[in-house]
Amino acid sequence: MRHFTNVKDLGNLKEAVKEALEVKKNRFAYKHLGKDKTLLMLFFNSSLRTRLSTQKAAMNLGMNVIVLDVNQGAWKLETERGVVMDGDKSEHLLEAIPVMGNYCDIIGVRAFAKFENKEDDYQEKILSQFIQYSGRPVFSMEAATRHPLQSFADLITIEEYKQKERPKVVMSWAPHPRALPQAVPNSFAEWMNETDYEFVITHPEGYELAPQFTGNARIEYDQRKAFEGADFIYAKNWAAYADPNYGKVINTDRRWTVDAEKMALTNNAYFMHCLPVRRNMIVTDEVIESPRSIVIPEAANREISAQVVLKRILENL
Ligand code: AN0
Ligand code: CP
Repeated sequence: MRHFTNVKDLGNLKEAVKEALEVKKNRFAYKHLGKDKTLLMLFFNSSLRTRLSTQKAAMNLGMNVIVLDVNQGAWKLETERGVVMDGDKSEHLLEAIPVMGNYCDIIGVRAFAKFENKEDDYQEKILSQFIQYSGRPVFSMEAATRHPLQSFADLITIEEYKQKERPKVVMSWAPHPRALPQAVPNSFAEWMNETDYEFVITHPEGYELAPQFTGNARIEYDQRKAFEGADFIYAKNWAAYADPNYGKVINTDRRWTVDAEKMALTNNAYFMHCLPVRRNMIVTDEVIESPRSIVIPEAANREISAQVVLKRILENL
């Protein structure tokens, strides 16, 4: 594997999960692969899990790691070609990217949707420039439209916890005060559509995701109906995708918060969320603290998904 930006880059998912479970059992067995190799992790946006789990995964593989928070200490970067740079941006991405490429062997990039222009976001303008100009393998640590390391960890987690071959997995929108990207739900839908699970998406009207990600998934506007018989509830907020509300919060209805009463409609479902989560907006204290909440092992699997991705890139260097 050279770049990792979406589910297709991983090839056969069953094999990828198998590899993940092997890595998880013996995470220091591949230490030779990363010797004298440097990972550069670039953050245009905040992170707790991605930063720590990816760094840990790289260390498990014997790599050196450099982390740069682009907005803290680096020059302010211009990302638009053709602008007269007479404002507050001191450097252009078109120089910064190849320069950074010289200092490392692999680059991880986190660059969220800006919600200024839907086309720019959905064309992955930042991530694709790294692929084009860095000369290095690039992987997404959550880009404008997808968060594949998260979805891979989610898949590993479901495979570990599922009690039947074809579980019913329900992704539910839940309220949040600020506009959040569609990357996590887009990506989760894209990955679920590659499995043979029963996959249902529930959200209020106006929160329809881009059809290229939801594919043939069942969309159920009645959250309670969607929850019936579910084996996994995957909660997430996202801002509207459809025009004219792209990137906007159009609903904060707390009747959509995942609570114990709704969980009681499920088949004793496990509760999942990628974190960070706002308690008593997305999910009640009671549900996230219940024995059926698997948000912590889900986050722990981020180390494993990152390690499989880095391992495969290193094997192909
Ligand atoms: C981000 C999002 O919703 O995409 C990161 C989640 C992994 N969440 C927030 O910005 C709160
Ligand atoms: N789930 C996730 O990616 O968390 P961070 O934003 O903290 O990295």
